[in-house]
Amino acid sequence: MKVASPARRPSFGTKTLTTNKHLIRWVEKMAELCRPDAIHWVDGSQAEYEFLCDRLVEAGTFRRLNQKLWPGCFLARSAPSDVARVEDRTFICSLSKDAAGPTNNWEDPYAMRRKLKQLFKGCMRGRTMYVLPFSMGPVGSPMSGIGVQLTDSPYVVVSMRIMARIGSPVFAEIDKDIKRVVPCMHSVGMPLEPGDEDVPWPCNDEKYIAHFPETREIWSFGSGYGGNALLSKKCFALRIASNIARDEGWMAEHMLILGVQSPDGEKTYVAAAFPSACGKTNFAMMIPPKAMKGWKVSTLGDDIAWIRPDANGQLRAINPEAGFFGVAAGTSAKTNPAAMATLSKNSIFTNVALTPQGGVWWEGMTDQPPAECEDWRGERWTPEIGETTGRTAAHPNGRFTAPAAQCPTMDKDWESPVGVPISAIIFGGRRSTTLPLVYQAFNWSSGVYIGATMGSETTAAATGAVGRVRRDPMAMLPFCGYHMGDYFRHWLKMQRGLDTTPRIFHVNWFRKDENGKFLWPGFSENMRVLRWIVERVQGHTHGRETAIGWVPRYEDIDWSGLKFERAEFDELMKVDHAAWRKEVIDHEGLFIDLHDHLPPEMIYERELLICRL
Ligand code: TSX
Ligand code: MN
Repeated sequence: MKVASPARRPSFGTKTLTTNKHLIRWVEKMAELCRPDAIHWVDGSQAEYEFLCDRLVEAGTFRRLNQKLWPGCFLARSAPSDVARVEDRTFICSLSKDAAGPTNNWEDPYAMRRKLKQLFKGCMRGRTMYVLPFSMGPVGSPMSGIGVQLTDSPYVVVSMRIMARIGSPVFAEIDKDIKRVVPCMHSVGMPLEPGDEDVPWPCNDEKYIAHFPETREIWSFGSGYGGNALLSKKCFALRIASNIARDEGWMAEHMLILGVQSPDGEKTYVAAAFPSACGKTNFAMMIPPKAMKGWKVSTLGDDIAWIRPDANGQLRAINPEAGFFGVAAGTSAKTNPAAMATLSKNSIFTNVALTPQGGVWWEGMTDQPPAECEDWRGERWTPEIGETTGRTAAHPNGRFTAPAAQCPTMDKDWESPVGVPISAIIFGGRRSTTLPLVYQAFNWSSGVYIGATMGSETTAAATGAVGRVRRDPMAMLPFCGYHMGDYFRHWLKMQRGLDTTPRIFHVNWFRKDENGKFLWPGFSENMRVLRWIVERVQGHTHGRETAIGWVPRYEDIDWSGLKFERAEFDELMKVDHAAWRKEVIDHEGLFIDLHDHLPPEMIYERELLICRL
């Protein structure tokens, strides 16, 4: 391999950090394919991180923020075309199309390999290829998984240093040769010819996010953005891991994990799945109302849970990640003070606004917008310009990348190698009608039905008609790496190895009255719902039976410090049989799509629900 020009000679990364022959051979083979100017073995050190951030500032990818206001923070602006996951370019390349199911894009693995070989040929010319080892979960934990990402994006390397455990300790783990390593190939797809000037955010109009479930490989081309490029997250920890989990008898879920501590010190852990735009990160970091003395919530994760039965038949969960890659818009000291504390230092912001003081801003961060700023594209923005052009200062999908260790609500056991016991699973959705604030499934199988049929109303005009219910089973529709019908079967099967199954609940913070006003104050007040849930789990409180499940009575909820009338509660909790009959008909749509793989239990549960209605 040629060494980078003297001016850019890397002071890091020249040493091969592994003795693993397979890994070294694979790196050599991939370098031969991609033709990078240099290979950098990522050690994960602070010095290396700072070196790479300096290079990113020089390249114009990063702006260093005002270090007094935002110590250790940077702002990145992506190309305007590279701002989100590309679902229509995301492929599951299983041997049979049937195995991927109708909810995934499928491509023949041989055809996809041919295509990718072409695309990756010479794609890293003029760039450095980083060899980035990562551990999903604490290094050395029996519940963790290991990958190595080869990437030509230093933005990816520094982002993944926040989002995962990376570098030398992971190479050491690989050298023990205990665990299979998931190879992840990534290129922004913009090679540089000699004399070419680089752009701040290289990417390619042609994008491929390809998963090979049988060989457990990931290939991503053309994008530098989040879920397309940080292959540890959605690609590995969900799409590939869901395949591994199905084969090995565990679960890779799109769930937050939190702990609830009662005033007597009893601790209950719950995992919760919500579709996008339901405030999952806010819920994961919730601060209980002051009036609920002694109740505490602690955070373990805000996005992904790896859950497996232990030797005693108890489900235990880890958060495979080490950071938060959260939507910035709407995050404020009011909606999520813990997130604001977390992102106040050592964080990377992408596609948010830059203030004249060298700080960042996004819609909803403060009541008053700044008088003037640079928007996410770098153009001048004022509230008046925003009003007349309809442009927001931050991109609606602008993100913060922040270390979980900085979150003030982190649970003391968030990095426990054996995870935490999960006593409840919560499904949720954004529904303005029909779904009550909370209800509990009768049993595991009816709970799986609730998860399988959950849905959310669309909020962004870009994603279709606003206010239409989109089914998103277990919030896994874009992330399940195989047939959704088989996924439901796997959920049902999980019950068998368990001594006690977690209790399953559904919540809806977003029900509205006939005037379109939210019936429930949400945010901190959700603690009242969480208290009922954990008390149900611990057998300390009542449930009233309804057609859809058990619900709290007015007197079962802790109302201390909140004025909320019985009549309001009745409206919020109403199970309207006429509306539910329509709801059940809508469930059939998804089931028809999945029919040839749908477990019969789902049909039975639907029949039972119809009978109760
Ligand atoms: O995150 C939210 N949560 C969960 C918090 C732990 N949001 C924000 C939605 C974002 C993506 C919510 N929005 C929640 C909620 O529980 N509830 C609502 C709806 C709502 C919004 C505003 C008010 C009440 C409800 N009230 C006032 O603004 C005064
Ligand atoms: Mn997510």
